[in-house]
Amino acid sequence: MNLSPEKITLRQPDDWHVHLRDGNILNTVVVPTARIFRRAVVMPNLQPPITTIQTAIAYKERILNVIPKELDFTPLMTLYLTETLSREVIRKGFAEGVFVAAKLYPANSTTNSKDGVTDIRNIYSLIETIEEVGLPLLIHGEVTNQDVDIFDREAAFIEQILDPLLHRFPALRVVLEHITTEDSVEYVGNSKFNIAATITPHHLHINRNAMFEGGIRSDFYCLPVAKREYHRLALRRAATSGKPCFFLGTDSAPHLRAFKETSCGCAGIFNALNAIESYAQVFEEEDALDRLEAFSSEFGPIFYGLPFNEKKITLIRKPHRVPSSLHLGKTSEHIVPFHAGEILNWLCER
Ligand code: OTD
Ligand code: ZN
Ligand code: ZN
Repeated sequence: MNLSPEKITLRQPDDWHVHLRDGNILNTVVVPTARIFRRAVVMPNLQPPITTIQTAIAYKERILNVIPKELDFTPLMTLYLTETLSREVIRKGFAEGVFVAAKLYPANSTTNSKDGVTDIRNIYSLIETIEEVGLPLLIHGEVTNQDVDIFDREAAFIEQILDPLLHRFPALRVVLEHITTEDSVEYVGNSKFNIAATITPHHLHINRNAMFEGGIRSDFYCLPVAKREYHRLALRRAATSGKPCFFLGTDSAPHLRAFKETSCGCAGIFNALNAIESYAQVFEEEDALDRLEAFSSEFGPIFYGLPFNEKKITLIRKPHRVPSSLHLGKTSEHIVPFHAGEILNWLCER
């Protein structure tokens, strides 16, 4: 890594958690990711979800088909765990190198998670196989019990589900995705188990006030929902700590504006347009730019057991205004990016 007041050169990063969607929006949302990141762990929450080897391979091809020729980009596919899945799909999908990880969605915890897991005990046999073959288990860590306050669901998950799970399957390799609380920072940071966590740009920038500033602001609604300020500060300390258990995962989750701004708006923030710039801003504000490369480009590959990327990317200090929207082709359909209309200080050469 090379650092000067005007320029940062770092090993090309990977995005360890992203939603690339499908169909008519795939093309628009995947290119910004592929311009910066060498690899990305692609979430399987399509409709219907990716639950077979064949559908994962076909989805990967659809992604690769829309990547411009000059870009080197590898989608890393994931398997959506359901209660009716066979252990065979895990064994075979792992042996054939189709899946880089399995994804656990508690049923109804987030977008397109209704086919997820209603009770963790129903997939113990699958988890046994996941542990046995050494596939990382990626977890959306929230309980779904509506009696639990939405701001407490991540902390409740650790206590009620995650900690008992790790004690039962101590060799599991787990990524607690998109952590949002001090509780998760402490749990993951101090764990004796093989557990890491991804941290998104948006949870480093906003707290829950962002959703209610001057009115209801659906652009800042995502799951897990942003929490209180002290949680955000804990996430900033974790991301910039230099601890290998915390690494980059954008959770960029685009929805058309029309689906966000409605009586029952979708959860998700599209940050792929400026994710690396957004992280760089945080690391600079925390006086930790020297730790950006490890977070963005090294701790992820180390956890996944994959090689570091060879290429470098360069960020230059060039304050610029983020566009207010990204249109789908020439249509009026659009997606509002994270930081819309704001100034970001660093710009990555693309
Ligand atoms: N959170 N939206 C989505 C996924 C994530 O839980 C997540 O990973 C989505 O739209 O797919 C969101 O708010
Ligand atoms: Zn999630
Ligand atoms: Zn996600």
